[in-house]
Amino acid sequence: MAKTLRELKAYLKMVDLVIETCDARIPESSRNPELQQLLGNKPRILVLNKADLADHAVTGTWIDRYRQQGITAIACNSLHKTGLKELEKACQDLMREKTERLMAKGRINVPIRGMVVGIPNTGKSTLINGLCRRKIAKTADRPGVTRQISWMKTAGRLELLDSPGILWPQLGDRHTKLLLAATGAIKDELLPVEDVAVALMELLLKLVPDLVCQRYKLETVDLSAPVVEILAQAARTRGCLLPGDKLDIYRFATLFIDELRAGKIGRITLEQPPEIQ
Ligand SMILES: Nc1nc2c(ncn2[C@@H]2O[C@H](COP(=O)(O)OP(=O)(O)O)[C@@H](O)[C@H]2O)c(=O)[nH]1
Ligand SMILES: [Mg+2]
Repeated sequence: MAKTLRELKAYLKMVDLVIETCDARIPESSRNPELQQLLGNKPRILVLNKADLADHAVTGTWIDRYRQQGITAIACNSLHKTGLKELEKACQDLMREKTERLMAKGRINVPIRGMVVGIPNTGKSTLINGLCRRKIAKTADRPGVTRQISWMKTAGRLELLDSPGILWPQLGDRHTKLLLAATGAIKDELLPVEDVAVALMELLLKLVPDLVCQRYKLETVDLSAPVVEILAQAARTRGCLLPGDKLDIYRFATLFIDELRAGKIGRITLEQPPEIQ
């Protein structure tokens, strides 16, 4: 990690701006606090990626909040290439002064060099591929491996550098870890899948009870019962059973998390801005 940070620092000197990706479902929890220090005053755009999986209205509130903090934030769906034009334009706007200065000196085709940073699995490589309209950025990174630097060019004058996703050692409090696990940012081995499922069920019952009840047929269940019981009921309805009519909680927990990650329960923002809380 120290080596990766050193590498990032070196690359930072070569770019005009930084595009930081976070997961629109957990914007704050998916931003590496150590990265903020490293980036210093480098012009920056925050991409709330995977916006297709998050609640549209809540994403809007997050974006307003970031803009109030002076951070240009843009919602994108890199897989289906929405928001990418707006992102490209925001990069051009951020660099307008420098571009115009260089063009006044006679330079033509002034490129805008940017580095895409963010924690693993926030869609950095997918975003670059979407902007370049082809698959050039590898969608799996190996941190620490010295890679050949290659600038990936977009039609809109951007030249982008991919970077390995880096997490910070502590990963925040228990709740932050849960959110990172639920969205697939940290390895599944780090937290027991059953624990993640219980905590996730508790959170979803608070945030989107109707969606959960609908998907897992819990309409007749007493939602004030302990969460483990509700989870067990959902497992039963789903037919996650072991021989002897025992419940297979592990299988249900895995299925439940997979369905959340795939957006099958609905578009859900797991971390809400203070103004909504
Ligand atoms: N639904 C959805 N999935 C995305 C989006 N962007 C990336 N992904 C998926 O997220 C996973 C991680 O993407 P990748 O680009 O490798 O992330 P990286 O580790 O940050 O480079 C892949 O399975 C992508 O298909 C998006 O905007 N929406
Ligand atoms: Mg990648």
